[in-house]
Amino acid sequence: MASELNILVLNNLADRHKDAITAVAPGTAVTVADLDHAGEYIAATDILVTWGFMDIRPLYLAAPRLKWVHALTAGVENLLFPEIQASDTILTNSKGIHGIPVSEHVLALMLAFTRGLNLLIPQQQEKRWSRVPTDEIHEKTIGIVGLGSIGREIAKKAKGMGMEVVATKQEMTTEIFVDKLYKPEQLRDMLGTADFVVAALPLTEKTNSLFTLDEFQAMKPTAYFINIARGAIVRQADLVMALQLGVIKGAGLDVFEEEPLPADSPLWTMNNVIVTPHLAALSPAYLDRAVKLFVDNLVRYVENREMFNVIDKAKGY
Ligand code: OXD
Repeated sequence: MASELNILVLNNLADRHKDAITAVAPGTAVTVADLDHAGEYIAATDILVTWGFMDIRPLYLAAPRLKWVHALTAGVENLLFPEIQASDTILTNSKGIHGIPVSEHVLALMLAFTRGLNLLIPQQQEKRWSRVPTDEIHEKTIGIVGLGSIGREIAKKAKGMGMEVVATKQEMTTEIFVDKLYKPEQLRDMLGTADFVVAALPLTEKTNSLFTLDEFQAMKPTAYFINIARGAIVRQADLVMALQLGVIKGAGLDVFEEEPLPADSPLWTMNNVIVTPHLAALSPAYLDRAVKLFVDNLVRYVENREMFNVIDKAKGY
């Protein structure tokens, strides 16, 4: 008997993941393929599970049965091509599973800078015993730009570390771990109060190039900028200039305008910059969490109930 629901996943899955998916409904079949071989299965596919950075447009155009595209990432910027925008294909993402690893990554970056690890690790490689300035994050102010599920988890951990927490947010909700909320249009006011500014926003038309030299100039010269969101939120040449001129003290960057970060980028060799290769969300728990979220949504899809994390294609998140 032909399967009733064909799910094509563009990532390796463990048997336990496949079992959890096929257990949702009788007649559900899961195929795992890489992007290069997915074309063989796409004509029969009803649901495509992909990564938000993959170029699935050619597959999409060859998928007459496709009803739903699910991103294993939070970011869906490569999935918002015109044909999907104009269609009624459901697009969902994995928002909500990133809070724990990303907030730990942000803490690691803040602590690395305050404890001087950015200077000490290169010294160790030279076997040089030399003290560097050290500081604490206790009672410092963290300014979180974008208070979604990741921003909230960062706020909670920062509060637990004795920090003052301020944040920008569209709606003025009650936030137990945030001392002061600012509207997005008050961003520069907030920037001036923070010792660490953390970008935790989705990339949309509105947030594209949100951080320019003006925003860095609104920050304290002693402040650090941390980006775990998307590189395009920042005008990178302005950030480089701000770091070179001492407009801000340093930056912890997990995302870049171009990834991998090109070898000739000055960011690689600045001692006030920590570069990580877009891995803030990754940990051994990632795929288990992502598949659980997908399975919960698949149950809703099969039962024709309202689904989680449906992307508003016009807003882009
Ligand atoms: C994501 C990411 O979008 O990790 O999920 O960057």
